[in-house]
Amino acid sequence: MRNIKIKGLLFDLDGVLVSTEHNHFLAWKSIADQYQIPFDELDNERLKGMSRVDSLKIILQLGDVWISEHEFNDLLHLKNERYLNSIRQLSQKDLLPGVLALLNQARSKNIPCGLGSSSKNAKAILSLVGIESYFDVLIDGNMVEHPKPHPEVFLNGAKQLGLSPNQIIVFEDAESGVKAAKDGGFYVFAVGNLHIQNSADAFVSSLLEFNLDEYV
Ligand code: B16
Ligand code: MG
Repeated sequence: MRNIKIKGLLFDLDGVLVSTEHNHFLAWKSIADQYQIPFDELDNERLKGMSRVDSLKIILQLGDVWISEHEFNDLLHLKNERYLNSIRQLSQKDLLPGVLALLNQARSKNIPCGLGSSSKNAKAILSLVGIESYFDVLIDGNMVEHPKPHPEVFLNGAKQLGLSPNQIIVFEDAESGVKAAKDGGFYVFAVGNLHIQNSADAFVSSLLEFNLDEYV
């Protein structure tokens, strides 16, 4: 991506800032196993960036399993309990490579940063890893009506930053998130996930490879 100039950055959380995607996978895997639903890391690609509710729907469809609304809600709760239990020890060392450097670089250049995550645990996670103060704007799964792949989460972020989508780079690790950002009119960098490198405008294997100087 050449010759574009931007005024703000929007970050996905799980898989871009923090290495929590595997924890999500293991928690879902434990639910799938309970119902003898075959579920592996490739199946999990479809879940990345999707809301908790949509993720469970996909898993149940994979196994052709039908359950009551009550059981569905119990499973959502159980998955979240297992997930939260697995990230209790999360700390700054779980930030993905290049995150702190880029947030500091953005701060020093007065480029505002926002979070655009599907997770309802986003605030708690940012605080566990100690980077809350870097974000001017936080949009998470509690604040949107339409989750990714709908662009709402990023459009709300842009609105709150006071910028238009074509003034912002979004960093994403999931197909659903790249679609959300592209449909919203943002520039999108795919981070670390080779499965989505062709859907985005550009690919970096980690944020260490992204040089903000080229875009401001
Ligand atoms: P929660 P992101 C997404 O976060 C995750 O990629 C996805 O795996 C998860 O199901 C979703 O958040 C909901 O998370 O259960 O914590 O509300 O990648 O959009 O930051
Ligand atoms: Mg993600």
